[in-house]
Amino acid sequence: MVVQLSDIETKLETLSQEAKSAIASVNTLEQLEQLRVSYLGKKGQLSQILGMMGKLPPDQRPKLGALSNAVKEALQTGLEDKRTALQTAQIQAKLASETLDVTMPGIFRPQGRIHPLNAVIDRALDIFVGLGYTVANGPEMETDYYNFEALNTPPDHPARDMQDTFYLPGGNLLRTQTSSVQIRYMEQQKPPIRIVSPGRVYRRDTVDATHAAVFHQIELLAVDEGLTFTDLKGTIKEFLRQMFGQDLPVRFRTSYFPFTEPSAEVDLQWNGKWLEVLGCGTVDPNVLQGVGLDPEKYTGFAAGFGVERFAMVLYEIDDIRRVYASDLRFLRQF
Ligand code: 2U9
Repeated sequence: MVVQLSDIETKLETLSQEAKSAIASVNTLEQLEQLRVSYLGKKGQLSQILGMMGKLPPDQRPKLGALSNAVKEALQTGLEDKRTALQTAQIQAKLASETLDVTMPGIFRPQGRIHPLNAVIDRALDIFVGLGYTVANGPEMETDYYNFEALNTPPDHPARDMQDTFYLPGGNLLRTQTSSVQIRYMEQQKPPIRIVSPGRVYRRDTVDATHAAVFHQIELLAVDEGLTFTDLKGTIKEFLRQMFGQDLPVRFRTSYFPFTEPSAEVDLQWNGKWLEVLGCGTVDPNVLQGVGLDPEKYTGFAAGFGVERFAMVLYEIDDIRRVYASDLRFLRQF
């Protein structure tokens, strides 16, 4: 078959025109690469046209060679320019999407606060942990044994009238003090013991500005050989010094609790007035004996205080009911 030089020239011209508009219309580097392969690849359209060169008379071949080189170079330049343009556009788009406008107003996220009761608990526990105590927790539903009997408070003891209790069906009760946790701990661990038990306690009190039926206590217990009332006094004074941030006058007044003997109530001079802040004492030997510890070998001291009372004193809260009202106008002050 005879091939005319003019036919091939026309094909090259058409290829060149088509390629130009195809290159102009692609939008991605992937499409551009497909075009390159389709026009300039080994089996591409330009190779196919050049394949016809062999069928031309030899004297016409140089002319076609020159023309096809020109077309090839024009295509290469067109592809290269388009590649640069697409890459530049890609970088510009990336930069635009990643621009950070530092003058934009910030997004307001309301901040939570620590509830005053938790603030008191956290602070007190920090102090006791600093003094070598371990935090111990236990159940809020208790048996009569752990809440009363093991704490030297037998069924006919007047203290059971003093602390009106929420009894549950089935004979259990809601603990009236966290001392039950300390009994459970002593059953499991040998002395030396130094524990502090924070937690919710329940009493059938009439609710008023200073009493709630549910409130929080922190109790501490130390049991070891040779502990004395002086150790208790030192511990309490140091705790109060750290809790109130200053050395305030402290006085110990004789008192009575079924689980401690001797017992004392502790007052603190605060804003010119004596305030009762906690109760304490030497653990009654009967309590130690009840958990299998020899009272001739070991002695212990204990103390307890109400978290709400501390919060009211430290944060000048006038009514305990505010602490539970979930009123944000109140809570935002802390
Ligand atoms: C064991 C033995 C003894 C804990 C103690 C108090 C004194 C005390 C009250 C203060 C105000 C409770 O929140 S309140 O109503 N507590 O006065 N608590 S001694 O004595 C213990 C604890 C555990 C084994």
